[in-house]
Amino acid sequence: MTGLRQRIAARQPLRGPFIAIPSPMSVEIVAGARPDFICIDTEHSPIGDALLADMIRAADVAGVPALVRVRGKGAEHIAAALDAGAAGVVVPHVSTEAEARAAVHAARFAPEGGRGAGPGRAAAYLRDIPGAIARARRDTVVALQLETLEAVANVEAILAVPGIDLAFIGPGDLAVDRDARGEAAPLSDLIDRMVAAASAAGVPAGIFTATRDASRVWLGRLAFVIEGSDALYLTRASDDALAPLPA
Ligand code: 3PY
Repeated sequence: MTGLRQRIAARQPLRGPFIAIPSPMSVEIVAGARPDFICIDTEHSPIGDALLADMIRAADVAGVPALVRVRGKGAEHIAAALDAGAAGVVVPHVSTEAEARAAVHAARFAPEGGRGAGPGRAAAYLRDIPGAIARARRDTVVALQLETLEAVANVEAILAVPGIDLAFIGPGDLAVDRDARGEAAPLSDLIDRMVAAASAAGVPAGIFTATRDASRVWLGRLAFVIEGSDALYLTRASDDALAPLPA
């Protein structure tokens, strides 16, 4: 079967949520709806390494690829997620070419990078290190999240770095940065600039959306959206379920 990385490269329309609730049960429930992938969010949720491995296990049982948004740009976060068996990483707040190079280096084995060759769960607990390395070279998704004005300014240089599978745009953080710095350009112009740069660089682009309608619009333009999260689903469903009963 064609894997997630190959589907991203082929620009097949892909849609999946963040998983923010720190539990394998949440992964099981959401995976049952058959998203194209899930993205476990360790940047903004209290998900430690041991729990992360259990959540990836739950995704594996369901046959749904699990990306991990790592909690920071550090190589140790990227290695921990990949060694736990993640299909790939979404690296937040990449704003410079040097940060892009460092993220790719951490996520890829030589010769493209310098990832350490002792993957635990990903290598069947050291029983199949050569196989794990071959699979990782073929299948590991490296997505960089572009979500600052600095990233917009540097987008061409960032996306010229070899080994990037996906330029993932974070409109929420970008809006915060834009407002904080008094940037005059509308958010949509900043996003358009990144989309155009990704297209020129031949790098697939994706974006975060909060609603189905937004995903429908964006999937007419890009081939990858992370839409909402399990926490958002539960919030909406709770508000709906517990709304006052009609008289
Ligand atoms: C953003 O929109 O900035 C995000 O990080 C989505 O979670």
